[in-house]
Amino acid sequence: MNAFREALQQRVLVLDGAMGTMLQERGLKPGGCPEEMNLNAPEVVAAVHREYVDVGADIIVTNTFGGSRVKLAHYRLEDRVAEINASGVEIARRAAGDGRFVAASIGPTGRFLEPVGDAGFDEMVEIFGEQVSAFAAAGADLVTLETFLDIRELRAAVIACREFSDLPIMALMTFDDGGRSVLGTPPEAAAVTLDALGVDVIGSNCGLGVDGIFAILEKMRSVTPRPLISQANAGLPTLVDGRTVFPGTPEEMTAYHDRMIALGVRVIGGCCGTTPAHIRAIRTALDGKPQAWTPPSRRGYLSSRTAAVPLGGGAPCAIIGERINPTGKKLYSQELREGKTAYIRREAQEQAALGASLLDVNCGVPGVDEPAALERAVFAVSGVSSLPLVLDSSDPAALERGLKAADGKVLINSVSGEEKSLKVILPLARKYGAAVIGLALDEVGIPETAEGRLAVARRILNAATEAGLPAQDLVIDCLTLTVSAEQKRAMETLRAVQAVKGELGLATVLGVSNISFGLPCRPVLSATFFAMALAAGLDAAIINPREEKMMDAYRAAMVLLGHDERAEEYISCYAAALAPPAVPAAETGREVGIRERLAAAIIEGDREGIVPLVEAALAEGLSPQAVSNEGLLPGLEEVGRRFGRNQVFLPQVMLSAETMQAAFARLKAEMSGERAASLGKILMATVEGDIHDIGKNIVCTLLENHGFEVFDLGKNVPARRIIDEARALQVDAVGLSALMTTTLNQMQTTIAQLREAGIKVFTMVGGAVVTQEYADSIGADLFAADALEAVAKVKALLGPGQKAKG
Ligand code: B12
Repeated sequence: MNAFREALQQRVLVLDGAMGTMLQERGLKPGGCPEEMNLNAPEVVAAVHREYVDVGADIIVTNTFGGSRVKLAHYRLEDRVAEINASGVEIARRAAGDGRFVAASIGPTGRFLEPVGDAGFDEMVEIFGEQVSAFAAAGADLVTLETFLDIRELRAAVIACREFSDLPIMALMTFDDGGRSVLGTPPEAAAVTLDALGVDVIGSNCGLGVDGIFAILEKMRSVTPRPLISQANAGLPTLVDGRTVFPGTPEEMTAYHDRMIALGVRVIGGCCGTTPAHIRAIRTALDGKPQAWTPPSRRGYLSSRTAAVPLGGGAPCAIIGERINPTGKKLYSQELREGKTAYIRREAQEQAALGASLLDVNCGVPGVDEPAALERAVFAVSGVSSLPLVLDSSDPAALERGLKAADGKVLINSVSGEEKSLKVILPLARKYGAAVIGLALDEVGIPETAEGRLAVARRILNAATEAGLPAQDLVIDCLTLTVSAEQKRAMETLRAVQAVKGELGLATVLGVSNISFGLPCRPVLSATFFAMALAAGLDAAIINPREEKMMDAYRAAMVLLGHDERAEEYISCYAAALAPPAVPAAETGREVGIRERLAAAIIEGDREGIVPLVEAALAEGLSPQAVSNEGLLPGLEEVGRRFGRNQVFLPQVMLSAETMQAAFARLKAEMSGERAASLGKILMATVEGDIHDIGKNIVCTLLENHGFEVFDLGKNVPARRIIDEARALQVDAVGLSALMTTTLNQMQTTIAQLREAGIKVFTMVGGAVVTQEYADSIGADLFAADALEAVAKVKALLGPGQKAKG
């Protein structure tokens, strides 16, 4: 194995610090070309390298960041690319000595790619290729692509590294404090794209301090198992007396080391403002720390410039919008012939709005230059939508043009089990970092049985593995055949979906609507088949998101399969319009008081926001009781009213209930200081069959805070258990809560059984449906309508000066 790749597995490598600022301090004139110093002041460059070697860096980065033809042209040095880059490697190699790695640096060209700028993709690959060829010839150990802002330019740079060398690659992007690159790419999308291109190390440099870079790397880790690299600035720059100063101390650079090692950061270095002192601190802090790391398992993703979308591996089924396809669409066919993109752009936006998560793009019309059309379509869709693309063509030349034009990791539609298809398409997917749909058919045709299709899928998998594609990047199309032609075929397709998933562990896709061809009322049949396929585990479906029945089936299935948590999507689609806003007053521009905000937070189920809000209310001087009675409880009552009117639904009520519990946990902490000596022992429970416990919990808290010893048995508690515990704990009183007419009778049962067992305790009852009359009718000693009344009444019975029941 390559020595650098092996070292990555064994330990965390220390990379060096800033170069540019060091050269400026050593004579580089403002406006001068740093890379030219490789030729006319090599000893100065070498001295900087040696300083980093002396403090323990494992990786020395060459002085070639701006060594591209484009950058060197600013200094009229464009003819000396090979020389400048080769000498950069040689200087670093000599300074590094044995046992250290020389990473040859490449930075962005500063030019923009088409369609935004005028640089072509192939041209960009060639520009970077010149540098890479020089690095390889001069004996670099790896290439590091740093400070990239445009993911597409970085794609070109990675492809150049692979085409012109077999050196390991580190690929780093720069993000701002909003968590995106200047051109809008979030860390997850960058990591998915770079991972698919097969780079060795992914990460971030510049732009942020160590805390910011760590947050970026955490996001990258959520989508890639690759080793990560951190190259933070020494804090965020400030201007002092007109000079840029990086305030981060050497020690601050090491603050995240433990978390970074756990995250799988395998290379740690520094960017702007870091000096040998910072690198020494990093080295010292790392030495002696355990550095073993096992990469997490890989999951399937696709990406665009601005988003990453999971595919397969248990993620919700991805909807692939099928409408950008000229089959049967006159208008689109016409536009393709005229080189226009209005239809494409409109359909991309509409399908995204209707719930598509990926967009299929097909430009195959007779008489149209398909490669040029697909490139145009990719640019058009990428300009208006953040959805990753599915490039749909049987022409490899068109696919390659589309792959070059794409910003992220696309899905190729498709390869088949035929030898000639596998030979052409899989290398394209590998080269351009794409996933691929594998059609379960081969030279002989579509196998009739699920077993036959599974066998083809297995062959495609083997070929993909050989071509270097991870299994997660292969999605098998088990092929939907029309049920009107042969009825058995529908179930055979579904069996194939299950077999491909179960036996090969691969993701699956179907073009769903084909099932109903030739029958009336097609949407009903298609939607039903879709729901069945989703239950069989389908991972992606090529459908028309405008087809309402299909989307209805999808949304319902997402709830039933547990992908739509709390049915939020479902509710927001079918019922959101019914619910009034949580704080109607907010819209009128009137200032909203803290009580209303508390109520609104409960209505909205704002679990994250409620505790700070409770604290704000307490800070405003509200007592814990006022927070509860004047803020939280009115909110929950409103939830109940909306629930009763079918304006909100059970998942939302549960969220409100959890928010209430979080608020109360905070209030409980507030009140605990008021605790006094025990006035008596009270057992509390919500009766069997009833899981409402918010009210009961409030009663418990207040009783505790008024000096009673409370034993809370929780909710849904059978009478038998209440009797046993009451006896064992020798309590003075038993309190029962019930919120439903259907569980009221459990109170009667429990009280009767307490009597039968001869346990002499006060009994008290409460809960929204309980009344004084009902309490009297079942022989309860005490009823209270709310917690405060409960405390007052209990105190009157059990408090100081009162004697227990006996
Ligand atoms: C929150 C809530 C839920 C939450 C409960 C979460 C939890 N951890 O408690 C969840 C979402 C889980 C839920 C589920 C259900 N709920 Co519900 N739920 C509510 C809701 C909106 C609020 C209840 C509440 O917490 N109120 C606030 C508290 C503080 O008030 P409280 O409980 O009355 O308590 C005070 C006093 O009564 C008294 N007190 C209470 N206990 C005791 C005990 C003693 C000893 C004393 C002295 C005093 C006392 O002091 C308390 C503090 O001041 C009510 C609607 C409403 N407005 O009541 C519906 C409601 C109670 N739920 C209802 C229903 C139907 C259900 C479900 C069956 C829904 C379903 N279809 O699945 C399930 C029930 C499952 C089950 N087996 O129990 C109905 C009951 C109707 C009926 N038949 O009586 C209601 C009335 C809604 C409605 N309008 O239809 N629900």
